[in-house]
Amino acid sequence: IRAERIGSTEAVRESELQSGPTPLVAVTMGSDSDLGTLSAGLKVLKDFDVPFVVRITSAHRTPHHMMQFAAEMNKSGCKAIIAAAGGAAHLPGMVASEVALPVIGVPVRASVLDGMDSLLSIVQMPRGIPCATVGIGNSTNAALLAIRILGVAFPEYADKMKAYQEKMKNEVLAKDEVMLS
Ligand code: RP5
Repeated sequence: IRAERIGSTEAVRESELQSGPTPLVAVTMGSDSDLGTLSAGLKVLKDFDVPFVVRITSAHRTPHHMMQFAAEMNKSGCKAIIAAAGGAAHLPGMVASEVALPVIGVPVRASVLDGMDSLLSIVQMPRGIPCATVGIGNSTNAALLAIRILGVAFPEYADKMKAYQEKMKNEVLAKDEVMLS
């Protein structure tokens, strides 16, 4: 199952139906309104050629569906889960409670509290159920962290990560060169 086109609920539904390699990363969100926040991270997963699946599973609106999804991913061969939610953002933590996989939470800026509510909801987990948490809206780092996790077991992803970091370093050094000239 692989997400190929992202940008609307219809695209996500379509992606759920597409066959392909077994997903190594599962991406879930509380609402399709979180897709905009996730799009940068989904692009990173695509750029690194990671097989992934995208699902909408709300901790509050569809709690049974969320738990079913988490249990399914736990058995599926998936190696990491990215979960994005805003406001009372219980999705990443609840998914983490159901699986033994690493879960990475993305706080979405979804309310008048500008994402601080989401951040604290995700990061303040009780002892025993860890949930890695990236900065507010930073789905890029969530994807990069998931790829680093894959790199532990799959050298091709570790190699791609090294190349990515090398490229980034060279870009910064090139800009510094421009400053000097
Ligand atoms: C959360 O509530 C979702 O993750 C989303 O960030 C927020 C708002 O959802 P909608 O009302 O836009 O569907 O559950």
